[in-house]
Amino acid sequence: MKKALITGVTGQDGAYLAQLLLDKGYEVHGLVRRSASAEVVDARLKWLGISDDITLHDGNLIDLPCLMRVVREVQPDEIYNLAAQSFVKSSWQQPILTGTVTGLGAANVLEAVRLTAPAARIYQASSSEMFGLIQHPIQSEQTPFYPRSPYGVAKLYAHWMTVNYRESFGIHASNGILFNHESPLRGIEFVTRKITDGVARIKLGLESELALGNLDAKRDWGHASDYVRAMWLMLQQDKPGDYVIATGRTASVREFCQLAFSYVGLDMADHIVADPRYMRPAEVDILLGDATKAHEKLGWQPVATLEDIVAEMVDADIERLIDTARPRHRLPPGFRRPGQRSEHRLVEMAGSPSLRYE
Ligand code: NDP
Ligand code: GDR
Repeated sequence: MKKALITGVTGQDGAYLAQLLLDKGYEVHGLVRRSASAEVVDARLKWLGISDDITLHDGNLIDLPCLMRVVREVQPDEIYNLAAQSFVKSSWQQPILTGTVTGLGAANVLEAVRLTAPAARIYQASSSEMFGLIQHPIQSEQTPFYPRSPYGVAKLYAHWMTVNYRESFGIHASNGILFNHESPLRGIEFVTRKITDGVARIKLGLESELALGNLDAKRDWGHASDYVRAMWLMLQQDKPGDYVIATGRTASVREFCQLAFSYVGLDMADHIVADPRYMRPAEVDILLGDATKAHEKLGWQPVATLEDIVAEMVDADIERLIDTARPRHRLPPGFRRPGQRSEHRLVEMAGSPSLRYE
């Protein structure tokens, strides 16, 4: 039985990847940082119903001896380094923390592997944010990087360290340059989930407005479950390499809003308000990826369309809110509950209305 170690297992991608690997018969281990709210830290894993199937190890990406201990104990065949301070906007407020975790943390993982399990294969979660101020209208593995945030700079360091460990020590280390990918498990601070949660609240009469920043920014949005499949495929190749993973379609935040509001029969113009707090010191205006290499070498193709993603996320947010609000709020007339998910999942993943990131 193959063994995998996932850092960032409690995040969006970590949860979907753990599910994929369990389905493939892997023994799955995850690194979890200590939290004062231990009862909710595995909420995404519980939502997928896999929390009890994963062995969790106490640890932190910035603690090299701890990483060495975990890697030595587990002796994984594959390591997926997904842990990061991943919220771009926060990276201006916490640039040193972001560099330490997102940048140096990846170097710690590479060192831990080199010193304790050099035959293990490593996946590094690189990002389209490294393209930043784009140097070519469609970004591929050949496009030069130009990061626009402390997060993008930190990811670039991690990316090149991964290439360097591959070339210096012969480690099977691959970078997945993933474009934005979303799902019902996306953190509430990211724009897609903020929109689908906002649409759900407005539809249910809990709120009337949704405050957003730059509606003109364009992203190449895919589904997390499609993208974790690409991660796994990279580590099944005889030779390590770097791959762009993207859908090849770009859409603006405004278009995402239009899709989400119209999905529940609302007009976004009646509800969106511009709020400068959500603007960024430097913006990535547009991203559009060319995943030809992944199509040809990995046989990877995305399945979900943007419309599928919007529908799934809005449905899931409405369902969560209905469940948590049931004792206090009546459903609007004629409203039909989407159904499908089990009761206990909903409460655990319901976002708190008071939790708002700028
Ligand atoms: P999330 O923000 O959902 O998850 C991040 C994970 O990292 C969480 O499990 C978090 O733990 C963990 N983490 C943060 N700091 C530390 C630390 N110091 N030590 C150990 N663990 C830590 O991110 P996603 O799942 O969306 O993304 C996964 C990876 O892919 C990230 O590296 C991200 O930067 C990258 N990426 C994401 C893209 C996307 O569109 N989603 C696109 C391209 C790259 P906790 O639960 O305790 O907070
Ligand atoms: P991004 O995702 O920065 O691309 O990074 P995010 O969803 O935060 O922003 C996307 C775009 O939407 C604009 N925007 C807003 N963003 C947020 N969060 N909140 C708002 O209110 C808002 N209004 C407009 C932003 O300005 C931006 O242009 C994500 C993360 O997952 C990274 O970890 C990952 O590496 C990249 O995707 C690829």
